[in-house]
Amino acid sequence: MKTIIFLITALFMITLSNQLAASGKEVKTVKFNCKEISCSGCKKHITEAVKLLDGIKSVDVNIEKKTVIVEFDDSKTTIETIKAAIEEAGYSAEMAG
Ligand SMILES: [Cu+2]
Repeated sequence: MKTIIFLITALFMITLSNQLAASGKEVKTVKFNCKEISCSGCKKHITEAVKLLDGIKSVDVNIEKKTVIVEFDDSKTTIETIKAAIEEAGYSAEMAG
C-alpha cells in the first residue's frame, strides 16, 4: 500500500514539474519603441489595449523611454498581434532589441 501511495505521489510530482517547465517556456518578453508616448494617458491607453488580448502576463509602459515591454504566453498570442493592438490604439510600435 505504501508503495502505491509513493508511486502515485512520484507520478503526480513528475506531471506537475513537467507542466511548470512547459508553462515557463511559453512566457516570452517583447519590447517596442512607441515614439508617440508622452503622458500617463498614453500609458493607460496602451496598457488597456494590450491587456484585452489573450495570454498577456504584464504590460510595462515607460513614459520617459517611450517603450512598451510585454510579457506574454506565446501559445496564446503573437508579437504581431501585440504590435497590431498598439498600432490600433494609435501608436507606432517598432520592435526593440
Ligand atoms: Cu499621452
